Amino acid sequence: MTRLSRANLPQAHLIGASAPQQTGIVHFGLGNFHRAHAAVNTALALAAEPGEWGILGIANRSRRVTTALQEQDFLYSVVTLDPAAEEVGVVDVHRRLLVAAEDGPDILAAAADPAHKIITLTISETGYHLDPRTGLLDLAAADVASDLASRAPASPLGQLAFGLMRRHAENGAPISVLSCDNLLAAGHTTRAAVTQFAQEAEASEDFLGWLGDSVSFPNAMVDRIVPAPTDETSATAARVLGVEDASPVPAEKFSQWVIEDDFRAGRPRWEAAGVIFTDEVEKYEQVKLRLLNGGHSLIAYLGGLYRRDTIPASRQQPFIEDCVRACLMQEYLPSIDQPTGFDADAYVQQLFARWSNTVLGDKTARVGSDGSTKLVQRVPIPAVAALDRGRMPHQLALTVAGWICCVCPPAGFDPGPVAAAMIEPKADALRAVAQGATNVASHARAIAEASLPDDLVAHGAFVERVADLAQIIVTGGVRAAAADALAA
Ligand code: CS2
Repeated sequence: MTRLSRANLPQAHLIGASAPQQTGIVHFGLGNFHRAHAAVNTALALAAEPGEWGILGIANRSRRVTTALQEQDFLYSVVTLDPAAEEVGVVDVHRRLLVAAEDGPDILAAAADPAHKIITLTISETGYHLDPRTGLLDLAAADVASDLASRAPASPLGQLAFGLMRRHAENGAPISVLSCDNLLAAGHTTRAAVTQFAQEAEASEDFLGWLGDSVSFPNAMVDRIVPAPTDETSATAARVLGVEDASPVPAEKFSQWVIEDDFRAGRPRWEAAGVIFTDEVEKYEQVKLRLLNGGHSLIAYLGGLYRRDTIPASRQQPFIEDCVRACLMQEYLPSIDQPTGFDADAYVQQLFARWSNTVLGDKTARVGSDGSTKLVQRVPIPAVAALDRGRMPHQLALTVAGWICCVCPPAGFDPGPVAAAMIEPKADALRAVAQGATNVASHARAIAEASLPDDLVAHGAFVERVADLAQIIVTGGVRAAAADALAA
């Protein structure tokens, strides 16, 4: 079958408009989420208002996606998988592609180029290298240490910090850095990480002043469930488009982006794509990070231990649904400062519908991966809030216990194949902290204490509840632990 290219671009399937040659946006993290979210919104915005908003995309490590896209003139399809309808649209907004691990000099030059007005990031929670216990930059993280030592950064965060330093030195043109990751106070958090990185790199006071005045870091909440592509994604794209796409992205229909309108050098007319600009972004972040992402984590760890391969298959287990509902309504919701007009019942109902999407087939292992960095964005603040009110958040403790049993199981416990497929970048470090443990409870305690922020660990009763639930998972199974958490 012919390969997708500009010569055979199926115009009827184009999403929004094609970008111009000029790139106004530099994007770090060319993963599936960016390609189905910010890229789509930018194409739609360009259809409403043309502008120089082509995207220079940077993949983290591998040339797999960049090569596939270059071979098809930067085009790719988004396969929207909704139980009611299937749609395939082609995105045409990327104009140049680089790889962080290999193209450092070009990336620093791109960050400094005054034609670039926005730097967007989807580098995942792990890409910010935040210490889960303090929230500060983890100077011991290998990428951070080596970027600082070499001053030739090969990781996105280092390239962002050094790139801004170069911009300041060369022209000082204002710019905005927009984090599109699932972080608490994403803009503030990114600013703090970049500032700390620059200070560690001995940036001048002059630079730090410029960073404060001329670089904005708008807060933002992003939402669209985007699983990993499968052979079926490619087959669907080929069937609908009549050409072969080597790098399609599957996604649910739902998409939301809420941004603080604080841009120093202009922005695409994203509101034309349905993006919400508001001063209440942090409230939307809380809603999304706790209800969707927090609920997702609990589904993934219970579902993983119950050997359910997909999110819909996990969520359909009545005991899992009961735990998740209790977690959302009794433990997450009371901690949320809700946006004006927010309808919590409708939101939760919609979440369960999104999690039930069997045609999307989102994998349990995808959501369960990277738990060490994801959970700290989701669990601690609501847990501490409940504990401070004198209430034990049993489902939040179960989330942590489930994570430990999936990704760093106690000796002699086999969590099964779904849990084994979860990727945990800190697995070695977790095993090391639990090395001296003599039983399940001390194993779980050691990991919880090393992985959660100090203010939560200070609530010893929470850590004990995590240890206790891990013990029940190991001896009685995940259903027994769920029953215990629900009965408490
Ligand atoms: C998921 C998210 O990976 C996870 O833990 O909760 O990737 C989720 O699918 C997205 O944030 C949806 O917007």
